[in-house]
Amino acid sequence: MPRTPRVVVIGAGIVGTSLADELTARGWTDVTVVDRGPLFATGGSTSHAPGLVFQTNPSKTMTVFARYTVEKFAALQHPGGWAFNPVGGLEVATTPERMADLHRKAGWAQSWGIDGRLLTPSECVQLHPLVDRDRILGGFHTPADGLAKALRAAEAQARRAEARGATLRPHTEVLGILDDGRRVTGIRTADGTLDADIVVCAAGFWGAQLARQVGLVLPLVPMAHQYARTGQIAELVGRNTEIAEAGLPILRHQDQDLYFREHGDRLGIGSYMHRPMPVDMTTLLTDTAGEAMPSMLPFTEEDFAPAWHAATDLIPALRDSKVEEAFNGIFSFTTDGFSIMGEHRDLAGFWVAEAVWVTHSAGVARATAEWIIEGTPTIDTHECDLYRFEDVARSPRFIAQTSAQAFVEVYDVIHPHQYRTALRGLRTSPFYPRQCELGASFYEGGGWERPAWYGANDRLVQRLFDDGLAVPHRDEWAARNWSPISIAEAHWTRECVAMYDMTPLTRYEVSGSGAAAFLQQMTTNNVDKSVGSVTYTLLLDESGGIRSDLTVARLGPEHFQVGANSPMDFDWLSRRKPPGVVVRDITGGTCCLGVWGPRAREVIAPLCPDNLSHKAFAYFRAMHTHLGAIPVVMMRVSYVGELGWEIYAGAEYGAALWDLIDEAGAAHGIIPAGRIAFNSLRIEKGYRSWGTDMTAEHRPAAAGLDFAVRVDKGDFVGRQALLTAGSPDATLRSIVFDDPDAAVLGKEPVSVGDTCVGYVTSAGYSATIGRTIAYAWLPAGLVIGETVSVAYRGVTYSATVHAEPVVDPDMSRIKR
Ligand code: FAD
Ligand code: THG
Repeated sequence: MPRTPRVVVIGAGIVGTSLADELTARGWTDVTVVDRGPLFATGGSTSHAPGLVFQTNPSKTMTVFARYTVEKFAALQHPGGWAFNPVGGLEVATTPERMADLHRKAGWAQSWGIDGRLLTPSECVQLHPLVDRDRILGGFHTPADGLAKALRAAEAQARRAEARGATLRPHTEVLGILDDGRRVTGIRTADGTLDADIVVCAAGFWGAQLARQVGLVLPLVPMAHQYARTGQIAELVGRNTEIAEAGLPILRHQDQDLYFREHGDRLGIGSYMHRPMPVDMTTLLTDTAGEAMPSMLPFTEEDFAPAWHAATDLIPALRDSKVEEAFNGIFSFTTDGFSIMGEHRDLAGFWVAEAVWVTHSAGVARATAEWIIEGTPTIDTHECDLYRFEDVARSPRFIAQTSAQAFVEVYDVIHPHQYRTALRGLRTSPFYPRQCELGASFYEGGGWERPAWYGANDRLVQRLFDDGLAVPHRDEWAARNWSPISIAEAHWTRECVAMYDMTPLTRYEVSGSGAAAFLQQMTTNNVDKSVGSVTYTLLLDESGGIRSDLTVARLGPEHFQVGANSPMDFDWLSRRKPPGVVVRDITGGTCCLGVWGPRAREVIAPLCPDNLSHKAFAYFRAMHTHLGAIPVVMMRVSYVGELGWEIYAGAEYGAALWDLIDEAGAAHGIIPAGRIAFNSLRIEKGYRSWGTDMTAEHRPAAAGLDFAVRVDKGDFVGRQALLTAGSPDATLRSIVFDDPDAAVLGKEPVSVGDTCVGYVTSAGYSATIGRTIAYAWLPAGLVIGETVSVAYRGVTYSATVHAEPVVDPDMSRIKR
């Protein structure tokens, strides 16, 4: 057999051991797992994780990670007994808001294929008799959830890897990572060096320290979290055998930041109720040098007092008991709650699998193994990508503050359009002072302040009524972080003209000798067109999954401006570019204003020395020109589907550009419009948003984007996979809700009859047709006109599969 690459995995916790298993199962048997501690109670977080596995998560990816963990652990063999005990999961609600949120959670479960059911208080108590029936309004039960015995699962997986040839090296602390300036070559330990082609950092909350040695920032913060075991509880005596340990479902009481499990005739109680307790890693190791468990800090009783009180409220049987053993355990929190996975861009062969719960461990390990061996994971991992973070999100201050907030909010009901309040105002476009004057309501994305709507447009809502247009009634949840002003703004864009701040749209300059050939190789459409062309195109991975969708504007023979989606696009292109090509992020330092609507030409043409007629400046063309005295690049592109341009300028011209267009537009009724209007217009027009509507999990045909693929143009990344791909099982479709007041926010399950067949991705109220339109992944072949139903927080809405695009299918609004 040919030698497989030498892999060193740092960390024998649940992640490292699971990874060793996944790698060796794929034939990569030259794997060494090193750990500073003994096996398998190494002293890391896994050593004392109580192992509750609740699979349902707003993220499909995280849910699939968890489902795989459950399946895998359930099948593991360990001499000590079970590695997974499927006692089921129960979440109870004590407030109406939580109850409504459990409906939403039931929706996620259905969307992602987890069996679950909403229960009445009595049904909850039947399942979990310790719960005080009078305290709860209901619950959500997921029978396949349960308890993982993390140490047994780690050992079983490690031993299986060992049987296939892997080596386990306890008491081996990694002191340094070795490299030849380009790739990793091994690790340094107290006993000497160990050669390696690949090093995976699965070092748990120590990972950030290790990664820093090789110039990587892992935005994770080790935080203490309190876990207590009670003394004997009379009601539990005799219920559980010593082997099973537990029979009642694992229990979450999220209104009080608590969770519970049985330990025989005792209860374990976990609390997130306390203040965030970040751990100072610079002193942790010296402070705990003598401890077998450096991840356990002394219990701080005063922090637990309110938790105990709340726990006895829900579970009266606790009143006769007390805390017997307790500790503050450490594990990693990240700024956005997701794990961190991927390969170092500047040090090939150095991988990380960090900030992973036991719950997601096997799923993360499998995806990491696929990624290392096959080049791409089989499921979409963009939410966990090492390179998803904007620069600002890697600052120590940002990491500390947002992780602390993530801790505080860990069990909160989080609205999908709820945004960070800490560290706002970090990135503002040059239009920001104007937007503030106009009463913009800002939300945050990528560190940018973005207007959601403008208070100044309030008067237009009255005009909607005057024009006899309906303004839908939204329930309190759907109306949160939303305003009917957005409908007026969208309507006005289609009727008249509006200006949109597009500054946060990620853009790169790709230039240098070979730039054209490089972009041609990286993307699906033909971008090797005349100077002045703009092309809508896709980035695919090797398996044909959609990594991103881009606009590529050719501004010179070897000079392109690329409109992209996220820092991951920069990473993807930077890794693959040949030496002569430069990829530069020009988002900061430039600005962009989208001016769109039937009157856009009337506003802009008088300001421009060049001819802006439909013939002279055609759709999907770009031009260097001037507006007034301001040098600009204009692109005739419109994500909202109207006549008009994206206008780019240096940031220093931004204020002048805004004023120029605002003043010139006044006579034509121009308004500023916000992101909610923008989103609803792009949905009307059939345009997809990468990361929400489609991801690397989908190929172009499934996402309705085949028109942007030219398989006959020559080779490009992902082409081979497309040639051999079968037809998709599911396709992205537009559905239109029947009830004008119906609103959904994303991720809701979609059914035909009684069967869940798919899920919503994004949605927006269409001012043009007076209904909400949503995208949904649905079985291929559902015919136009088919009725589907969508479950939204306890309500069922009916909707109809619609032809695409819903608005302006013949492009007459744009091409004029
Ligand atoms: P670890 O288990 O910490 O393993 C990392 C390993 O790396 C350690 O063994 C360490 O010794 C080793 N290492 C570090 N640095 C070096 C070095 N330089 N050289 C060599 N070796 C090194 N998760 C759930 O899913 N459900 C729960 O109910 C749950 N409850 C929890 C309750 C508590 C109190 C705590 C603390 C955590 C809980 N977690 C839970 C989280 C879960 O325990 C962790 O997320 C998970 O165990 C992390 O696994 P890991 O393999 O990444 O890290
Ligand atoms: N503007 C620019 N770049 C971008 C976006 C943008 N890059 C990222 C993201 N948004 C890309 N998404 C789209 C989606 C659709 C269109 C443009 C960008 C679009 N599609 C035409 C259509 O489908 O009819 C393409 C027609 C054609 O191929 O000729 O306009 O907003 N700069």
